[in-house]
Amino acid sequence: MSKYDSYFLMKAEEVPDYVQEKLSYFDKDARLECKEIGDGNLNYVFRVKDPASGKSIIVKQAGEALRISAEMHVSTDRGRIEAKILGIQDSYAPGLVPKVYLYDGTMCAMAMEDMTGHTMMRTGLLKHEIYPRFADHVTTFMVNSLLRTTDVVMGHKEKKELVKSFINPDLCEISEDLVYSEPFIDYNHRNNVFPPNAEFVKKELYEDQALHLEAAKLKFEFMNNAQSLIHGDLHTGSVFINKEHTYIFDPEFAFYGPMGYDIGNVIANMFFAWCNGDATIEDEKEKEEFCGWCLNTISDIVDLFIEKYNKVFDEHVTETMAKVPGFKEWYLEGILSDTAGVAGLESIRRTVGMANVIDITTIPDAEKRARAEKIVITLAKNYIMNRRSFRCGADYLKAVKEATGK
Ligand code: SR1
Ligand code: MG
Repeated sequence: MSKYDSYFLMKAEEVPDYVQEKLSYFDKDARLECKEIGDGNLNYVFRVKDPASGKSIIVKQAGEALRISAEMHVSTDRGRIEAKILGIQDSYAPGLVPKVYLYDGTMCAMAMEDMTGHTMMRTGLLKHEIYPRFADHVTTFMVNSLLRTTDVVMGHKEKKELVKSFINPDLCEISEDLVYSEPFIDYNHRNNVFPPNAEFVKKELYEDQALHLEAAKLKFEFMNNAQSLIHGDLHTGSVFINKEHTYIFDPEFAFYGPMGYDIGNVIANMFFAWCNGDATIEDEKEKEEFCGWCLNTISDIVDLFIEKYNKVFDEHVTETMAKVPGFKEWYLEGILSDTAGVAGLESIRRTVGMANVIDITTIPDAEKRARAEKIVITLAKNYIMNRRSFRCGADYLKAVKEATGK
């Protein structure tokens, strides 16, 4: 009998004992310290450390209610999904995800590698840090984890087993509501609209029927296109990074969905970093350097994705009909169109929706913040409405130029 035979939400002081009981990671008599370090919307994240040896480990536990809202309850099965997908991603994109040491379905807790020497990317971006290798790393991660879990590459029966195992209705519902519905029709009244932009949001988002139709089409693409095993929440808070290396983590929203969802999320979140730099960096040279890097990263992500997609497709395609000339290009067109559409939806929901991003909300000057939000919304609408014409990195740079006037 162990106190961990039935679920309870652990406090920081209880986690060292839990780790010692479940794993042989630390010395038996180590004097462990533990701190809750989570700043996400859903779970509790503990760092357990042995100051004597310097070793540390992360324990992540899913609570039944969400941290962002006590009223929202989602299945704790998300922990199983996360532990399982991290193993799959590690096999396709080795070194780019943290190692999982334990998943405990009773306590809904996972122990994993502590990504020491890395910073949460959104935190680093808010300090206007540049990460020169990010576009290369994230596209390697995406092309490998996404394309290789599709019917193009993976055996169809194996893929269907994965589709089953990654059915994630509660977390998908959060995205369906927060990304695809509420920013346009605020039926749950959970949006956070910046008051100076209330009229703008009403006209540009709530009253634009043509936009609603495109959002609806994209919502059905999200719900019905079981294309590949996607991360499902690939924003800059799901990345731990330094100048040389990148870890992608926190894939609890994973399911079989359209791969453009992941690519579009990265693009939108890189633009939030641009907005923060543009509004808050005083030194012109520093601003040019940081903001220029943000935009080049967006462009590189699209172009490198295409380059690596072509290579991985040719090397790994197994499906007979996917080898038919023209199929590879047709399939890519769909991915790129979804990418632009989702970049738009993620941009909008993080600006006016329930889960805003601090890149925007911490811009201290109200006028500058209002301007940044208007730029994001204008650009996002272009991405959504004209998504089929976003075919390469330069198309994104052109759209940014039009929206910002820079
Ligand atoms: C209710 S959870 C709000 C958001 O946090 C997560 O990171 C997802 O992006 C979700 O939409
Ligand atoms: Mg998260």
